[in-house]
Amino acid sequence: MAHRFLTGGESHGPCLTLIVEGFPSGLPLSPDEVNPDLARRQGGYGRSGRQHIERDEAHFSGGVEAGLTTGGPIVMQIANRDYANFIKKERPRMTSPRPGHADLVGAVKYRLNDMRTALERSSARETAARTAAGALAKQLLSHFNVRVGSFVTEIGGVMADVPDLLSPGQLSEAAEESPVRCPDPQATEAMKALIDNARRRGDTLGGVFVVWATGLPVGLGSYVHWDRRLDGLLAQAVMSIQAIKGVEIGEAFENARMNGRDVHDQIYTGDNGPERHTNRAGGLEGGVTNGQPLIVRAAMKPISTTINPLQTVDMATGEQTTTQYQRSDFCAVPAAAVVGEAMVAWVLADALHEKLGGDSLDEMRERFPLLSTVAKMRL
Ligand code: EPS
Repeated sequence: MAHRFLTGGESHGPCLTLIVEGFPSGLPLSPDEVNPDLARRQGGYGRSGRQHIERDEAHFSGGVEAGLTTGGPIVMQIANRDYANFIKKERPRMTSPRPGHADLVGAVKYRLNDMRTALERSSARETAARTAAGALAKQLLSHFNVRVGSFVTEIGGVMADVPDLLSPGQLSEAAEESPVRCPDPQATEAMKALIDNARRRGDTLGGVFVVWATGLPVGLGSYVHWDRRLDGLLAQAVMSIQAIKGVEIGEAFENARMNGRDVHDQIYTGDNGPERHTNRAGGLEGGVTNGQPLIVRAAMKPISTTINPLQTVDMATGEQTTTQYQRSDFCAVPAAAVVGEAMVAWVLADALHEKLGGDSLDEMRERFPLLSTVAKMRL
């Protein structure tokens, strides 16, 4: 592992803090590299009123000097504007857990008297800091022509028609125009209608998104040890995003229903070396990048805070009751896709740095020409 990051802070505390360690020196870095992704994460049809309060912006307080990383830990804060409103109000203790949220397990685990304490740290507000970490990773990857993007393919069972995952960049361009970050305009309308309907019914919706990366050199990751395989590292990173409950590489689940001869991406001679005409493996073979676009798909469960209540138990009285509504998003799949990009970019930048070594961007650049995006060799 070349890099580490740590986030701190609560959903309604003064700010979120991010500390990134292990980045090379000499990387140009300013809030301009981070703020656009923070804004993308705040968007998406179906978000809560909280996004009208927050205006997420990165403030660096360490590790950057005159616009360049120093090699020291990069320290960043993102202010919570809602903090000012939050501290003004007295709040009753929260004793009835929302099924699906961390309220109950958090209170039991840490012996909390008020489940709000668990809520504050388990909240997906933390993903603003992860998005910032991912923006730093993307900035590093950009110096090696690696691009990372995402798009939404499903919300509440409405599936987008996504024709060709071999050119994911174009799909993402189309997705940036869609309020649900979906490249299919017809599906976009159907998804919006479904979200409106969920809002009216006091319910929430989940969905599926794709994160892709292009320009990856062959040979990142490892087939040698379980904990160095890139498929495993990507799955862990993406699965760790709040409300993500499934991750697949390439067409994994569909492949499981097909014959091997129809699944594997056959290899053909080409002008620049071996070529593939399909990418069902999603850019990894043996846990190692093979030069094809990386395709990671993730499933997000519906958000567990619903206006229309669910059955629960008041842990103060032991009585049957129903959940109390806390302000929340109706659908956050478009935002989760941006967070997915961040986590994938993080893992890839780490793998690239591990492969190249070096403490400065210049050292990494000197070594980069040894790598190739085409899996060619002569035995
Ligand atoms: C969240 C609950 C809501 C979301 C929040 C995640 O916050 P609040 O309780 O303040 O309305 O808006 O997400 C964000 C604030 C964000 O920036 O993404 C939760 O419980 O996970």
